[in-house]
Amino acid sequence: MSAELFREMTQSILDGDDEVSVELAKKALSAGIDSLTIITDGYMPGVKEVGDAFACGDAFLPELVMAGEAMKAAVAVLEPTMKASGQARKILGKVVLATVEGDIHEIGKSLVGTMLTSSGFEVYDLGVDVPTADLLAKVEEVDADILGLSALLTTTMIKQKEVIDEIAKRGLKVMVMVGGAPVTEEWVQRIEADGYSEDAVGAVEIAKKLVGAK
Ligand code: B12
Repeated sequence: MSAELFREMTQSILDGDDEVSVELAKKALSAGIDSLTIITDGYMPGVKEVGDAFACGDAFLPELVMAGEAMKAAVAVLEPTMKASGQARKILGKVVLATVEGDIHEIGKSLVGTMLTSSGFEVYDLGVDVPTADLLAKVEEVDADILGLSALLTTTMIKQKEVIDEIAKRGLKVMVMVGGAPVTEEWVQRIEADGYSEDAVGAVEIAKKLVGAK
């Protein structure tokens, strides 16, 4: 039953149909399927397919926008249950999170924020297209343990390096973890980030390791 539901979810992203994606998210929740599984097995294949089609010229910006909206709407239905499943406990650490300047991709970054919050971190999500100066001001203001930087474009990944360089210059004691579709292990080593994960579940593991290491 879930395989069929997941296929319909993938299709709703390909169709850019937010009404259908939302209905399916509600249906899956009432069938007792876990939110993260719904996102990973239901919607992500659709987002990947639209992204790949866009990359080779088989889809255009309106399709990308509509797929993004359908994904965002479905995640909005699923997020409250993800947050609710996190139990009240000692704060594991403070995380300032944002998508770097010049980049407006927010879905993955927000998912990482939700997972961190539900795992016991105090998250300050500054949103998208955030200038380096604003990021570092927040880090200092809240005395953050970790700064999470999302970048979805090869042209904006360089901002992750800019932020890390600026942290070193100012001598700030904050760990930096990076992510986003184009980010690779090689890039992470090159910019000397403290941690990286390719998904939101891994982001929580890395964050836990980093606060342990601090
Ligand atoms: C939806 C989408 C959009 C939407 C975004 C809507 C929104 N509100 O966020 C819109 C339409 C606005 C958009 C715009 C553009 N996009 Co776009 N977009 C996508 C798409 C299809 C999906 C992204 C997404 O939401 N994925 C779902 C989430 C859940 O996954 P995720 O973001 O990867 O996040 C996960 C991990 O990466 C990781 N993660 C993410 N952040 C972080 C942070 C940390 C700290 C950690 C540890 C982990 C982590 O965990 C997340 C959860 O598992 C991708 C294709 C793709 N395959 O990624 C293209 C894609 C990213 N876009 C692309 C492009 C080119 C653009 C535009 C330049 C198009 C244009 N010509 O205008 C603009 C750029 C606008 C800008 N300045 O930012 C290219 C980038 C190519 C490149 N290599 O640079 C892609 C790859 C499509 C492609 N194959 O060509 N886009």
